[in-house]
Amino acid sequence: MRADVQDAVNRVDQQRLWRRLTEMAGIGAIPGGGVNRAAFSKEDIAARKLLVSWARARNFTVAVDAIGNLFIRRAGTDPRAAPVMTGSHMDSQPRGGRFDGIYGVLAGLEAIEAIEQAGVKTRRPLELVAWSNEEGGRFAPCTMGSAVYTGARRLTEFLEVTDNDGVALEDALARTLAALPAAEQRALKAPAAAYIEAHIEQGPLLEREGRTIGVVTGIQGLRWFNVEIFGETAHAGTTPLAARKDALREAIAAIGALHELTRDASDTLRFTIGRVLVTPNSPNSVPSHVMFSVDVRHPVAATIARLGEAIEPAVRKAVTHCSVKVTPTLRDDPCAFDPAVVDCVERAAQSLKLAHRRMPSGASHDAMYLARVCPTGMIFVPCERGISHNEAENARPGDLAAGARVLTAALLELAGQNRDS
Ligand code: HGY
Ligand code: MN
Ligand code: MN
Repeated sequence: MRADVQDAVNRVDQQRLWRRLTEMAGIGAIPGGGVNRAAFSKEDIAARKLLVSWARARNFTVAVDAIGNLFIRRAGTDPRAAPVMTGSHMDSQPRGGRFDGIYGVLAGLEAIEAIEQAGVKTRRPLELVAWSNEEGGRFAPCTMGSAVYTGARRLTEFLEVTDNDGVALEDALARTLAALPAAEQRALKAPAAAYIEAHIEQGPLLEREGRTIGVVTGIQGLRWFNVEIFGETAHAGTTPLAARKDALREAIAAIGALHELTRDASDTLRFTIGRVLVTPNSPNSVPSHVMFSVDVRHPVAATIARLGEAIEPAVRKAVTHCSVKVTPTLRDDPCAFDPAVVDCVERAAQSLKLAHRRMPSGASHDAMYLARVCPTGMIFVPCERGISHNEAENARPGDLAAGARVLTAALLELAGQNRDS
């Protein structure tokens, strides 16, 4: 490894990274050691302000785009060159962990800061991005910020999406943008030369095999839907069952049919109904409306495509006394990362003598969308027993720092040191 790259890698500070992760974990902290930091919430705003304060302390510049993606830039020698990007997300699940997303943001800051401290000049600018609303827990669907940034989705599609309290995304986003310290405006679809995201694995493989680094090869495909069942509310005591249009009873039948549809002896397919909203939600009124979410995933393109097409027919067949509306909200085919970036990550892990392996990602990430517009890759580090989207999510400081060191070396290779290009 070149001396200047080694110098930057050596300046990755495990204590500084752990200290920042701990400080961020205090924003939206919940019992059990987790966080609840919903997109565009006051906790999200607080996390954005804290990140910007660390960036400004290093004289990095700060920009924001129309959906609130936050760009922190370290200048390169060629200001016109498209940046090499890294990043992840700061929003969390309602009962999220202290590492999902935020680790990739802070590992990216750590890498860029170590490069700055080493004084390594790069031709391309380096940019850290905190993507808006990756989780989709408050405003569905997930990976909204990166989807809009890359042009895969239009911001106008999402402005009227509401959370469980009826707050529109447009209003929450406006408050978030207004609260941000003065940041320059960044156009959507701004060019990127490459993107690498560091993330906890959110699975048990690395820990089970005693490896420190996952060289991620791609992400499985996924489809999200909102299914609505429309019935009639009625008196629980006087209305005969035969005369009811019971939206919840029919939703349960539809959910049973979907579980049949997604039965998989190999346990490769992933099927989740995570949200069910019932109206009027009263013990003695027959439910008149149910909305439930569908999240289905599979690594094989033809399989996830077939499943995506089968959801609505299966629901309609199961529902007999109510009307149905099925709204697709996310359609992501499996993505394979750029071989050159995968190789670059693998070389960095090898040169740092870290036990590593190539592996796919079961979880989706913003890298899913960046892969459509620039050479993209990911770096995984182990998390305890593979637990994630749970307060008990945990990771070891040494593994987190190792991931940041691999990221530092890989970014420098992709950004091109001055002498190389
Ligand atoms: O749902 C996912 O895979 C990601 O954690 N948002
Ligand atoms: Mn994540
Ligand atoms: Mn997540």
